[in-house]
Parts: sequence; C-alpha cells; structure tokens
Amino acid sequence: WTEEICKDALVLRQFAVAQAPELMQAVTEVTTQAPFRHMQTPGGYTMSASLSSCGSMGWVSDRVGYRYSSHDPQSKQPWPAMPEILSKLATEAAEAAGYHRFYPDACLINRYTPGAKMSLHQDRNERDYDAPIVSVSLGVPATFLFGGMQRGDKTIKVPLAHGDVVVWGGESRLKFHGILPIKAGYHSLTGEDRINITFRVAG
Ligand code: MD3
Ligand code: FE
Repeated sequence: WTEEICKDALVLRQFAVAQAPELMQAVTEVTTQAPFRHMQTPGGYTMSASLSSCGSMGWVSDRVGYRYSSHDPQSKQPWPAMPEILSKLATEAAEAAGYHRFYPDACLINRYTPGAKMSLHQDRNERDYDAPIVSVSLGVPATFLFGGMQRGDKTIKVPLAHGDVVVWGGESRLKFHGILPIKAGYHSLTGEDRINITFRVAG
C-alpha cells in the first residue's frame, strides 16, 4: 500500500520485501568491488554512515566538497556497474508512483550501524531536479526526518522499515531531510545494519 508523506513524496510500503534477498546480494557484489567507507565532509567531520556507489556516477565527499564522480576515489577505478535487479526496481517503483521512464545513473548505498545517523541536509548535487529520487530501506528500521525548504522548518518523523520504498519528486525533492540515530536491532538479512539504497539521475 502507499502513503503520502507530503505532496510529491510517496511511501510504497513493503514494495521491495519480496526481492530483498536478491537486492542484498547485489549490494554485496557492489561492495566487494567498492567497499563501504566513511567519507569526510567539507566541514572536517567523518560521516557515521558508511557508503558505496554503483552506476556511471557515484556520490563522493571530501574536504573539498560534495559532488558526483565517475570514478571511485579509493580504487581510482570506475564505480561498479549498476546491477540490473537494482535499476529495474528503481524504474518500477518510480512508475508505480507516476514517474515514467526513470533511468537512474547513480545508485548510492548507505550502511548504518547502531548509532549512525544522517544530519538534516538537502540533496543538491544532481544536475536534474525534475527527476525523482527513489530510496529503498533494508534491514533494521529507521526514523526519517522530513522538513521544509529551510533548515529551521518544522520536521515530521516517518518510520521506514525493511522493504519500504520512497519516491521523492516535485517539491519534496529539495526539502531538508535526515535519519535519526539507528537503534540497536537485528534483521536476518542485514544483521545489525540498516542499508539504504538511493537512485538518482545525477549526471
Ligand atoms: C528527500 N539518505 O543519501 S533516503 C541521502 O536513509 C539520504 O540513507 C537517507 O538522505 C538514508 O542523501 C534518506 C531518503 C531520501 C533520499 C533523498 C531525498 C529522501 C529524500 C532527497 C530529497 C528529499
Ligand atoms: Fe539526502
């Protein structure tokens, strides 16, 4: 079933549950080639979530700034190709939310261990703000924080569980958002971790 978080942001509850084991297998394939790593922020902090990417563009952060890059700065190789099971799910979820022909070129994989979080931020590094963002949650649940166009705007909390898929388009695309510290938990597919996969048109 689907829930509206706000105009232009739809949660497709459990959309990815049936495919979750194969999705996790694809994540493992990717992260064997491009291991999860903690990136530095331009402000000098180390992110508590560790991340990897696949597809023709990958998101990177360092002291210089946030950006997309065709190469993994760690291996100096191109990012691994996006496994078809991942791109197909993204296109299908977008379609279910009313966005036709969503073909992402960037797939960011975030791994949260207990206590890891993501502070309020906007996603503004993509070239095309008209394309939606599709995100898939796997494993241990999280509380998503969703705000407005200003950092100080009121936020609402949205629980995200294993298999939930969110499609963020239109006005929601540039709103502030984050993840509260992950509570200790266990999921048979991911152990103590929460895995979030986000698909974007970045390049
Ligand atoms: C709302 N990731 O990678 S996914 C990120 O759970 C990120 O790992 C979070 O925020 C996570 O940038 C949240 C949901 C999400 C992704 C992008 C958005 C929500 C969004 C962009 C605009 C608005
Ligand atoms: Fe984000």
